[in-house]
Amino acid sequence: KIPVQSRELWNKHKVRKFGTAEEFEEKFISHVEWTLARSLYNCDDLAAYQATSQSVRDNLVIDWNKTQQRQTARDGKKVYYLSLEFLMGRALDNALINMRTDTSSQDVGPTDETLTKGNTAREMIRNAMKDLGFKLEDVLEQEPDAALGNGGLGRLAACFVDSLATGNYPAWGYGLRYQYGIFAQKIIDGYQVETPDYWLNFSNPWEIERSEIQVPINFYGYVHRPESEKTTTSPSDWIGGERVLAMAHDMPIPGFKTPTVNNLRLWSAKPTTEFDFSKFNNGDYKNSVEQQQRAESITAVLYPNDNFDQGKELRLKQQYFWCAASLHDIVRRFKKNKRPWSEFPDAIAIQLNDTHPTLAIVELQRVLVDLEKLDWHKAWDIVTKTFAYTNHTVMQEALEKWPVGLLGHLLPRHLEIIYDINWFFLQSVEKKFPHDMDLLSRVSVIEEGSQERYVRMAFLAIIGSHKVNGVAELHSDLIKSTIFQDFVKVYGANKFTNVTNGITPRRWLKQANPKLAELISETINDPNDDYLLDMSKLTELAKYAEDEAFQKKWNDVKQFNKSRLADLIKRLNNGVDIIDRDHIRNTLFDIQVKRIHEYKRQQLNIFGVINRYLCMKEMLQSGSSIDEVAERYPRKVSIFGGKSAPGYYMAKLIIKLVNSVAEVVNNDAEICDLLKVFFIPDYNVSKAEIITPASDLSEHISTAGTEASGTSNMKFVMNGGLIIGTVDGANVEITREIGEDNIFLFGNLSENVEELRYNHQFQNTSLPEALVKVLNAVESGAFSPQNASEFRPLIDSIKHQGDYYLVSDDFDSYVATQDLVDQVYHKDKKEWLKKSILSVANVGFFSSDRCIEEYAETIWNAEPVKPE
Ligand code: RUG
Repeated sequence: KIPVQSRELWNKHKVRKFGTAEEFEEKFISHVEWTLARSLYNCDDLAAYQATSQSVRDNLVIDWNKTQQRQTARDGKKVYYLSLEFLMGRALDNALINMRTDTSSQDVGPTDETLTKGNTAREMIRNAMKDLGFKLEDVLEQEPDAALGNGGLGRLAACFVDSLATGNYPAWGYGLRYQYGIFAQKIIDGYQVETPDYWLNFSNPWEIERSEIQVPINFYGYVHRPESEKTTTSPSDWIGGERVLAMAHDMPIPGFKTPTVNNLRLWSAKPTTEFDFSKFNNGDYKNSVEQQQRAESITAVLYPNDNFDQGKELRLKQQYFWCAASLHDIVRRFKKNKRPWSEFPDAIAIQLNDTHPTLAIVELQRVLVDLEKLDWHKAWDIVTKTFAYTNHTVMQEALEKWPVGLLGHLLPRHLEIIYDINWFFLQSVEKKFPHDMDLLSRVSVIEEGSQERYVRMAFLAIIGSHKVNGVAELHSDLIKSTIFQDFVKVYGANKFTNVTNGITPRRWLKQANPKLAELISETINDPNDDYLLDMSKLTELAKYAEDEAFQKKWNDVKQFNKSRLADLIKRLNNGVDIIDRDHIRNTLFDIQVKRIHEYKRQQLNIFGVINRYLCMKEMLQSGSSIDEVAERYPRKVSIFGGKSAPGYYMAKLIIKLVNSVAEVVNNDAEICDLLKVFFIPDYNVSKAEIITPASDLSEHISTAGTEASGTSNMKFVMNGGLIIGTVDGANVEITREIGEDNIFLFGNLSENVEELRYNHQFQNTSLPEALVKVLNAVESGAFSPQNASEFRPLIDSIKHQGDYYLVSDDFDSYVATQDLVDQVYHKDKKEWLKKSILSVANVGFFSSDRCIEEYAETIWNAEPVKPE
């Protein structure tokens, strides 16, 4: 109970948001002077970024506090999204866009009343900053990306927290606060070189350190069980051997046009103080420091693998550290309400983003059985009703498994619990399918190998969850017919479902492509950008698909965005402009940006580029004029970007090949700038915001059945780019939504992959003629004169090692489809623009708001908590 007098005082001095430009300016200056201890005379762009962020954050914190109070008071079901990766990118511009402008009630920040008509909060701040002597764009550039993820999986989590807040769901994200995010990529002599990404170099205005929230986390040690207790399913004491502290850092996550501000809680590891003291008192100063570093190493660095399980002990430590800290936090909050344990699943839904947080299942069972003394089966019922698991891959090398010895050493009690979970599960299988020993060994959580035994994390996640979902229809069907086939038999098909991925249109349309957003809102007569919340409004655009005046405006926006990208490329190319600006309107920008991976087949793309180059040269050699060549192979820039895992030899070789081809092609005067190739170094979220709006064509060309969904395909379509793609992942549903006339599909289907692979292994398959020429050119050293055999492994994988990714099977179809692309782009611009407009008109399905609604309805059973 708070005394009336205190309450009155609190009210009298209530903190207030800035709502006008003037109030913002006052805040800004006070942050420069007080928070940063600087002045007008030494306030540079970085300080201006810090002060602007602090000022905007002040507004968010007020809403953040109210949101937490409102959500606690309404006591609805809370959703926790556990993800080891959150690839957030920059926060300031996003916060400015999301800042609400739709209400005139008191203390809401900038409102329609305080803004001039048609102006947004962002515009208000841009003008205020100009008055203060700064340019908003330059200030925004100061912010380092929060790059706490590898690729699609981490960016999906970032889009989801945006949509959760926008949809007013009481939802928190839980992750790790890595000191080093994904490495920065440098390209030196054509090779990828990794350098550390110390993103916390300057203090991070977007995090609120909660030094009062510290959770002790144990590792190693042994299990103590009272003599009288015979079975492992009875409560046990785990005596940990090493203890570290998990400290919370909160990032406010603002929703769009709503006062809901949710929380992303990231944990960092700290040594315990008892630890230091005991060592210190024994005079072992050096060791006490080592112990400190050992603790801090847990959250020092993000593992830089995408779709690959490396199986390192420190990674398992990260996983348990994060799961245990998050669960402790969730349970602590639940216990405040003094509700019975049986109501835990009514109060809480926990979504596991991939198998990385699977230990949370085991940890909750441990908390309930060992600490809260619940009966094993009652506890297990609570656990399975609480968790749901999202699978993101069918590829074997990406499915996590941990050696039993390693897991048992680090987490002895958890291994016992895993054994017991498995024991009860196998008993239930045996009951349903008596004497089927093969089935039992196939579904067992423990994989019995000749040497090592492993814990299969995906199986544990399935057994411990009430729902399992894939991330696109094709992928969700595939998991049921391949890797989880036996579990469909055991549980029935209803446990498995699909939620097709999505992306947030706030960042990927409004923020990344302001010109297109403006054209859209003007055309569909939606000055308040409500379409960003209801993307079905975009279908209005279809009316104008063939309207010439509109097509011109649409094309002008694209050309503007292409120039913006050309500027970036020039800057990254040490000031050398490889793109002929006079012809930019009829230069096709063909882009493939994503992690470099053999299954994503950047090698198919670059072989296609080489083929084009060789054909151009052949025409010239056989006497064609350059105009004739241009007629057949019109202007094109092939743009690549993406990181390879540091230890992934083949992916690194693909990067080198792209750069080597660029070197030759870009310097060949004979082809007169008709073809250019560029590899954008250090592809990240903020670069994607420049690259995505500039594509005419983007490539999503994975071997059928390997890309679970892909999300950059959605981003490109949302920005009016067309797609060349295989029948894989979400490409299938993109085709369904935008129409098959508006996408360039090619290649073999997933149902044929197995047979094609078999043929490569056991039959004599011949390679397509055009591909043979390409491989011969590479082999002859045409792109590596100093070392002709440099790219031999890439060639061997196709010629002599079974062509696992089926490059040769799809090559001709790829080249023919690229020809079709050229024809439409260069010979029928109107048709091209019509396709582009119709694609955007029908892209609404891929908003992450739709995904979140599907998760809430079909998996979490959670409702929004709407502000009054
Ligand atoms: O490779 C998948 C993408 O296809 C998908 O779009 C994304 C989000 O669902 O997740 C990616 N992914 C899968 N990242 N890691 C994995 C396996 O751990």
